[in-house]
Amino acid sequence: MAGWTTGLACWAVQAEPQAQRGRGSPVNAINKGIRKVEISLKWDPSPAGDPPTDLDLVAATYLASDPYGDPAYVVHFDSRSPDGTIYLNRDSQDGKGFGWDEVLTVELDRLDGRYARVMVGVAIQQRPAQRTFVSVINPALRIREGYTVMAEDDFGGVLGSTAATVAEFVREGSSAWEFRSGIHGFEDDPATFTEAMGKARRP
Ligand SMILES: [Ca+2]
Repeated sequence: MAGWTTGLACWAVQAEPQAQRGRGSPVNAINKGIRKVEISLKWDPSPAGDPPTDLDLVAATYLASDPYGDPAYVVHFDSRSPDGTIYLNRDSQDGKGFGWDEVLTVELDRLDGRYARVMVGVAIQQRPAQRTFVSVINPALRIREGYTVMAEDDFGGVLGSTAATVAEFVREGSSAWEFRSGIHGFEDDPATFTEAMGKARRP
């Protein structure tokens, strides 16, 4: 699919010195029965004198009637979900400070029955400097439910991407939510990323 790349494919052709990156969780691992999940992101600030590096966690929900179409709504740093089931606990514009810089919580078990799919992504702000993951210092992703870590990644497989989807949650009818991990890079203008997220991983 144009504009998208999977983490694993890029990883295989990576050159030094990034070769040590990319040791993430198994691609496309599946966990079932997920109820409440926390997605955490951190990165190091730009070197002194360089423009700040700003990564954003974003989530988009999709209706059961159109799971791969346009999002029903999108959650990011200045946009909350209407029912409060998806929210940013922490937000950063520069990666400064200790610990996780951005944290997104998704309460899947409280989501209305109309929703059948949630996509979570990470986008790199392109102002004032254009960036892909190769120029983000020490990015790290952790996805967990309670204290159980379900996925970790360092974006080493999508170094040329401006954004990436990092998690997919799906359910069919009244069945349990299923988590599908795997990093899928997006190489177009990240301003269009949230609209395009639904098309990622379309079977
Ligand atoms: Ca941010």
